[in-house]
Amino acid sequence: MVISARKLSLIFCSVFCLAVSCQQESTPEEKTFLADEAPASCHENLPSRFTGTATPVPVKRGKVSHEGMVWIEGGTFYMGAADTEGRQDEYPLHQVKIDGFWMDATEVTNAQFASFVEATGYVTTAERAPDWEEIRKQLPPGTPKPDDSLLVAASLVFSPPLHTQSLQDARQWWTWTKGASWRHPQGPGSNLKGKEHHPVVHVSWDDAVAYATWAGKRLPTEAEWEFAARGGIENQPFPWGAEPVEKGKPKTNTWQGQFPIHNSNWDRHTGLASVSSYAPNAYGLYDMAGNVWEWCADWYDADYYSSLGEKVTHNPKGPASSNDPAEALVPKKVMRGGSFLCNDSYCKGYRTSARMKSSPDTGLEHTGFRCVASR
Ligand SMILES: [Ca+2]
Ligand SMILES: [Ca+2]
Repeated sequence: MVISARKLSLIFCSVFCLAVSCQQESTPEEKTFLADEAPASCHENLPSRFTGTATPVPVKRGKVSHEGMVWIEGGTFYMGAADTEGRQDEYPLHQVKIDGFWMDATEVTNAQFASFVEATGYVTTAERAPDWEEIRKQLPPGTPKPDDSLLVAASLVFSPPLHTQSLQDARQWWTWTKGASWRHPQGPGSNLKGKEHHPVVHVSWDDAVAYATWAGKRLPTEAEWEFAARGGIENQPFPWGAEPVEKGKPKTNTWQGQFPIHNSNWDRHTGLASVSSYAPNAYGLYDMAGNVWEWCADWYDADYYSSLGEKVTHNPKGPASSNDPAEALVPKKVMRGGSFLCNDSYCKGYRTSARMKSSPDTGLEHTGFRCVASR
């Protein structure tokens, strides 16, 4: 991936800032935060990686199998937030027509991703150490080399702090961890034993596209993803309808308690859950809310819905380029559905219309994907 020198400068800055912030001591006072203090994103302004070696590894397109997939009959629906709970980028509500497609019933698992790696020898973005000689070619002459401790294969691991100073700064609970990758989700001391049916995590958008190509599939468009998540139930906030996430029976893997300090485990999973641990939506799709965020094919544009006007848009594929006013210089792809870290008092990312974004080279412990196929 070729990226601008400006972005690389930002990356250096943000990684250094992260390293510094991790060393700061928290104040002893725990604070309670109002919902309107919560940021628009539960992982905004985190460092992208050094992308000096992130040339996507070529993968040969495979032949699709519909095993484990569900046929989603197309149709016309209202996309976006139908209530007043949405963030600004979820409006206006607009009509979209979607052609029928196949969708994986579950998030891609570690076992499935392992088959892909075994067949192709693919090495994920998080497993590749950055090459300073490659990076420096894209930087202004004289740019100093960052500390060697930062030029390592690494990914972002969730590390609950003892205290938080503000929910505005996600760097308090994300740690840039050397050796963390899909094989080692919590860092070098962790492994996949007993987690074969957990969703694969620490996969970048590039990794997800590589897997989809090998499987003869593709990533869903953002519109396909939302149409599928709604399961034919119009204008409801969740894939199951309107019942609040923490009422009734546990319906999905999210976070209950005071995020990010205390998890009450009401839904029986403090970390990731095996895929299909909870009931599917009306289309037979599991974990369309919670467990892991899921990469979509589209670039993120905060104003994309406004740009579509009042007509019915047929199979929208997203904007031509990224537009995130919060981090204008970092191109970002869409992610959907929320994760095991989403909380009712915080990001509420499991709302069906909720939009999230991250740079294509970013891997996180709560981010995975599922694939679709047109035929
Ligand atoms: Ca949970
Ligand atoms: Ca999910």
